[in-house]
Amino acid sequence: MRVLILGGDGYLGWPTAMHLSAQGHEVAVADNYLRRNLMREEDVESLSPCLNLNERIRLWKEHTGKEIVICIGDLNHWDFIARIFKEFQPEAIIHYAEQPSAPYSMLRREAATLTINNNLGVTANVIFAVREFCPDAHIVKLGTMGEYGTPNIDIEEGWIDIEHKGRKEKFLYPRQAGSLYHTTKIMDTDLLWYYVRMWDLRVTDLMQGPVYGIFTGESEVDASLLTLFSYDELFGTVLNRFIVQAVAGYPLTVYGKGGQTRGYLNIKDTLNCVRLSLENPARNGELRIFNQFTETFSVNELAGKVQSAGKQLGIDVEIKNIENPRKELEEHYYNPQHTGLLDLGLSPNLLTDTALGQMMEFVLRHRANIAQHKIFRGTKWA
Ligand code: USQ
Repeated sequence: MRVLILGGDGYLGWPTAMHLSAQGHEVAVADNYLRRNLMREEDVESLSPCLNLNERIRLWKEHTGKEIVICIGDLNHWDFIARIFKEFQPEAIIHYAEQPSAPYSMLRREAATLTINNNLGVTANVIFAVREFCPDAHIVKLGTMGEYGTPNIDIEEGWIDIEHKGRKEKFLYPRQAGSLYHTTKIMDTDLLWYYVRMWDLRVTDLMQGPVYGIFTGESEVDASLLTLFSYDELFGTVLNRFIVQAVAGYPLTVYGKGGQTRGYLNIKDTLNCVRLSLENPARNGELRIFNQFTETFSVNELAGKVQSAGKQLGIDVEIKNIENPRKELEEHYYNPQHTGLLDLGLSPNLLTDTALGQMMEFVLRHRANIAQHKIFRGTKWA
């Protein structure tokens, strides 16, 4: 299959490119290095060095003999995206090309408008490009579990049947996000749903929880093929951050009471879920939604797991409940359904002591790169 990966330089984009290329798909990646540029502007780095896309693609070819097509440019620019679609004629598009950080979107007005303009602008351009150049292509869009928020009822997989005054209808499950970033993802879903209804597009929207990890099967060929690993407050997800904090001797930053519960998954399963979605595409006129995570944990549970993994390696890990810079429920009901991807054959990589230990050993190898003052910044929600 010809697969176009938008945001192919990112934490998930690059491992997805290698994974699909290894599976024999014809892969093209597009990126404008937005994430790297924002990281540079905000003075934060990946824990392990990360080669640019051209260099990684060259290395991938040396090791596997497989080509990945590269397109550097801004997908918000119609001429750029139109040229890629016209030349590559994708059969599937994986859309990761978004400003991915909730705290970044809450930093200041400019960061908020960048998030809105980039995320919605690229989604709109993808929709128009599919309509014009490849109307039968399958769009696989990375959404987020954060679209649902933390309602006091079970979270269904994208849709809910509502009975009102004796009549029934199926609606998108109510969405109420906890950050501006997450709100742009809701708007993406609405845009896609509108054009699925108007133009019979085929779309899979993946409601993904926070991802952790660094290793994917393909990166084992050469450590220089590893993806970014952020541990700063803006771009690092909580478990990756906690592991770095543990190694650095920095008390784990549990926000507030630490009862915030989310659905987590190993980066390996992000790749598996995306591949399964590609192999089993949505139908024309269908907006298919999967809740993409494998296990739920509270922040306190994650901190406890990191503390015991540290003990195994002789590291004494301190946990500290600090004032929550975010505005979110710190104790709440959380029961999201997630059977769609399991039904397609997902076999989860769970958060075992071995998985935690491997991550900790990776961080120990790079501990000299940890800049403690970049770990916490206290970006406030309100
Ligand atoms: N948290 C802490 N301490 C920290 C960092 C985070 O207690 O040092 C808490 C947060 O307050 C939150 C939870 O841990 O309750 C998860 O935070 P996170 O930073 O790992 O995740 P989040 O900001 O929600 O965003 C991440 C990704 C985003 C993705 C989302 C999935 O950056 O791209 O969409 O996870 S979800 O959270 O399900 O919406």
